[in-house]
Amino acid sequence: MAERAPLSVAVIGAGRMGADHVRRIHEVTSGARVAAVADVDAERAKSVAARVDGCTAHADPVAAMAADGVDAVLIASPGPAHEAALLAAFERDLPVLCEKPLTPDAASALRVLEAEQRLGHRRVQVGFMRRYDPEYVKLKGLLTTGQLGRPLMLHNRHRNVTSPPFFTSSMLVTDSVAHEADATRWLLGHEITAVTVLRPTPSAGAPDGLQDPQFVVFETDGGVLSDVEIFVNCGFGYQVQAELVCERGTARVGDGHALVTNMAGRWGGTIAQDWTERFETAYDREIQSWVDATRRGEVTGPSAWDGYAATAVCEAGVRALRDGGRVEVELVDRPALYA
Ligand code: ISE
Repeated sequence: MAERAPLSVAVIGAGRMGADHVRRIHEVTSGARVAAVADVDAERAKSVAARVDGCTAHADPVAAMAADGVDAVLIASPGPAHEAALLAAFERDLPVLCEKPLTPDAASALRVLEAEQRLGHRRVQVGFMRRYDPEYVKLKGLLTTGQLGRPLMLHNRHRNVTSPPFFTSSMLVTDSVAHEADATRWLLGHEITAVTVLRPTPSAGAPDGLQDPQFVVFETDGGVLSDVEIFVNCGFGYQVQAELVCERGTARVGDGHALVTNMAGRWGGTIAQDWTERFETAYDREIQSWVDATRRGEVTGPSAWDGYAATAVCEAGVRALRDGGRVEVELVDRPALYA
């Protein structure tokens, strides 16, 4: 019997994540190939495309989507470019994996939701990779068994070694805490209803003027408090941890205890230095699951609704950071397509 043709993917954005996804699809994922790469920087597109035989390079995302044989799109360009790329993919009715954030603000995310609803079927999976991390999956599995009882609190820590030079105080929320907004909604199955952001004295290790760290508190419609320490210039490593506190016990992930050494009078291990290392398995599983579902003609994983909800939470978070106090999250009613 003839083997099914691999999924031919156009990768939009050849920066850090885009280039990593090109490598992943080429070397790790089965049933897919990179057919085209686009980047506003044409030279960068060329150099990434050159790593894959037969892959074409483009400066225009639409040209990449229209390239010969393309039947799916992976968007890894900066957030402000996502809306146009998503709408272009919808025009061709192509399945899309869109890196987070879906779009930078709730109004544009709503336009994407409306456009997908006009198609009449789901086309988008949003790149919230924590949902594919084996530890997070175990945590959710345990919670679902009911053994721990009702969840009361979720404590999250999210630390980066350093922030990129363009990082602003709001981006700690929109770029980083966006993951905890999604993880909180997904783990608990609740919507986030309000956000408060507290501001400790910034670290001397943070660039001048950057409010780093921040302490964010989410309230959910199921009565849970989920807090996030976000510290993007901690200096020592990339750490993402989550501890659920429930009525009959607690459960925690992200301690990085996979390898503990005893040597020269000390015990310990190493700390990952960035998210491509810490979440490598999660990314591999996420992309494989997207490819498999797409080849079956299905759309699974975090939806455009999840992307919109996380963006709306972050928008409230940015207002809470700016104005202080507690800011309520405003969500439209969930459309039937995302029920
Ligand atoms: C980055 O954009 C990511 O998405 C990483 O997962 C996150 O940990 C980091 O803080 C963000 O800047």
